[in-house]
Amino acid sequence: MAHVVILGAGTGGMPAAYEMRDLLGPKHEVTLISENPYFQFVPSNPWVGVGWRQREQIVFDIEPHTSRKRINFIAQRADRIDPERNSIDLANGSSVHYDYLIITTGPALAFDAVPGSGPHAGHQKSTHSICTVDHAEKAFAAYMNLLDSNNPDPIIIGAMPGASCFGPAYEYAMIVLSDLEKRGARSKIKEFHFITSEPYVGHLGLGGVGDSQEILTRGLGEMGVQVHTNMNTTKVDDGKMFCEHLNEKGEKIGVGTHDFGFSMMLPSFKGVDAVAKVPELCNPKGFVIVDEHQRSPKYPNIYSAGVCIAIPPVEQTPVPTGAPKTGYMIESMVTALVHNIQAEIQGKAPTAEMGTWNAICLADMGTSGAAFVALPQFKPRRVDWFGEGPWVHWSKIAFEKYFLAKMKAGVSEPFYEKLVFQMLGISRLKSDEPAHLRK
Ligand code: FAD
Ligand code: DCQ
Repeated sequence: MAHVVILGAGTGGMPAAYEMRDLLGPKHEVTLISENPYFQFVPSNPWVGVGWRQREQIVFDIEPHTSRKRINFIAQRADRIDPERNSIDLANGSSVHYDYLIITTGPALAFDAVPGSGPHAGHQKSTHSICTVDHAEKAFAAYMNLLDSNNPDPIIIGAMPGASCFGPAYEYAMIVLSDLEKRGARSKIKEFHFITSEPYVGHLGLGGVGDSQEILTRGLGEMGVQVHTNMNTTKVDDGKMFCEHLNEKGEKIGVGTHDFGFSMMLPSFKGVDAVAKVPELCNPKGFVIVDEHQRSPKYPNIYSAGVCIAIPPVEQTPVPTGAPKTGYMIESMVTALVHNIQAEIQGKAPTAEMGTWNAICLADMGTSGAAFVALPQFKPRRVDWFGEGPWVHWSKIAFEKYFLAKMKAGVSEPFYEKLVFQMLGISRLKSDEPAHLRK
């Protein structure tokens, strides 16, 4: 009997537990461990940050759903992984032994990289985050507080140096603008700034996708947003942001302070402590090093998927940026690794599958939205497309309901989903791609 433990029940970990359970016979055991007892649909957190969603609509308790699928669930934080003894120490003092470990712990938010930043920095006006549902609720309260004032200070939305997940920064800027218009409060906000570490608007950590630069520049411009690119934010104080402006060579060409009444800055990510501390498992930022089969070269019974893995940046930028890891890409990693673990348990080589890492994303912009498809993530791309329209807004709402329903039902990729994506020429596994596309 083999015991497969999945650490982290997020966008990657929940489907990983369900797929692993489906692939393994009843004599094997599957355990999911996560810090919180609930699942949150992370892509909806920007909506929580403007009050368009309540917590209960995007969060549910995990245990009833996993227990129906005969998956053990433990709601505890992991504090230490001992890869020599194959065990994990949990915050409540207990420990769990594994034969195979799947790490899907997502990001730790590196607020410490920019002193004074983040929702727990301690000053009255600090930069907020919409990365977790808790943070998004706090951001919403601060945003409401700003609107209560008669003469509100500027709004700043954007992304910190080293950030990789730029989509939600644009999404949040656009939905705040859309929310201000709905409330008849747009004219109250005299200054609205977008401050980003990207070298140009729409870079997205991907070197741009299709017409992303033109479309997003136009979108922000039409809404009266003042845009600042190549910005290296160095410090945040009470209602003040300190930034260095770099040129394309990475030389400092200006230093400035921006006042704000409300700010949301996407932080850079790093690996969570318990994972980052494991000797030789991770790169210096604490992201798990994996091979093309999602397996650790150092510890062959450890696999990993999602935001917590190490991937190189698509290109060097004057202010450092990273490459984003999006939902479909994460699920392609998960589907590949569960097949590899199944193969190994069956006594075969754990090199059965590779994920396609296709980057597909729906970003909401309030009433309209933007979608991109980058196949594959790294250039040169076979498909490099960025589009916009109200259909994206509605598709994202539909996708939210669909994904939450799948996670409650205990299914990762229903056959019709696979079919629809296949018709679009998109698949999770390399082995499902037409032969000429496989490397
Ligand atoms: P997560 O979903 O963050 O899951 C990690 C889990 O591990 C969490 O439950 C966490 O509590 C748990 N954990 C961490 N450390 C421990 C520990 N020590 N012990 C136990 N448990 C632990 N991608 C898209 O494709 N489309 C989008 O629209 C989109 N929107 C996004 C919006 C936001 C605000 C953000 C931040 C990201 C978005 N992404 C989007 C990117 C990506 O899809 C998400 O970040 C996704 O949730 C990442 O999945 P994950 O499984 O790697 O990590
Ligand atoms: O898992 C996903 C996810 O959540 C993390 C998203 O966030 C909302 C996504 O946008 C996935 C898989 C996606 C992508 C969903 C794309 C569905 C529509 C496909 C149409 C392709 C455009 C032509």
